[in-house]
Amino acid sequence: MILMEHIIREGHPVLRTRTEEVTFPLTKEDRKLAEEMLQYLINSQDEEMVEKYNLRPGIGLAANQVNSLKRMFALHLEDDKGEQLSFVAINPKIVSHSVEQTYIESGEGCLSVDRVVPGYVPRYARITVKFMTVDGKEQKMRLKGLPAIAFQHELDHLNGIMFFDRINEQNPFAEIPDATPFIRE
Ligand code: SB7
Ligand code: NI
Repeated sequence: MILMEHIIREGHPVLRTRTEEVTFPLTKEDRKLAEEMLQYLINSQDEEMVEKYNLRPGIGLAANQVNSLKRMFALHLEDDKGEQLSFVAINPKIVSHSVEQTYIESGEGCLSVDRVVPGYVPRYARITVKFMTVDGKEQKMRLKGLPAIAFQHELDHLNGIMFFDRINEQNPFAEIPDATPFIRE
């Protein structure tokens, strides 16, 4: 079971390393990692589990955040229609994206970052993505809103990029061109 003590924090080089493509069929270890990452997110959104294990809630988790260089991440969140999105994306990519950008008005956070980093993180408003599922099937989907933002946050992790790398250094709250803010909660 993945716990907070297993989550790699900023400063560790694994968070700055590009992860490696996963080959199919998955090994038993790959499959276990995928399951455990998704289970962490599910647990982290369950009040009782949060209390019992002191988990920090998360909607996404990338493999290098748990010290693995496998190119996979888990997402567990609701879309803007209240539909539950819950999957592990293996060898994910963005195949196309909107010109329009977005950003979370209150900024982004990260399980690997134990501080608040204020500022807007520019993201594509809409993306079309492709990835492999745990069962070796190719999946294509369109995402917008929080799922699109979270997918980009996780894909960045797999490329060694942290959310604060994308914050304007001179003015963290500088207006983002062609962007409509996403307001959380
Ligand atoms: C805000 C939070 C996340 C994504 C996008 C906006 C996920 C936070 C958890 N993670 O650190 C996952 O990498
Ligand atoms: Ni993160």
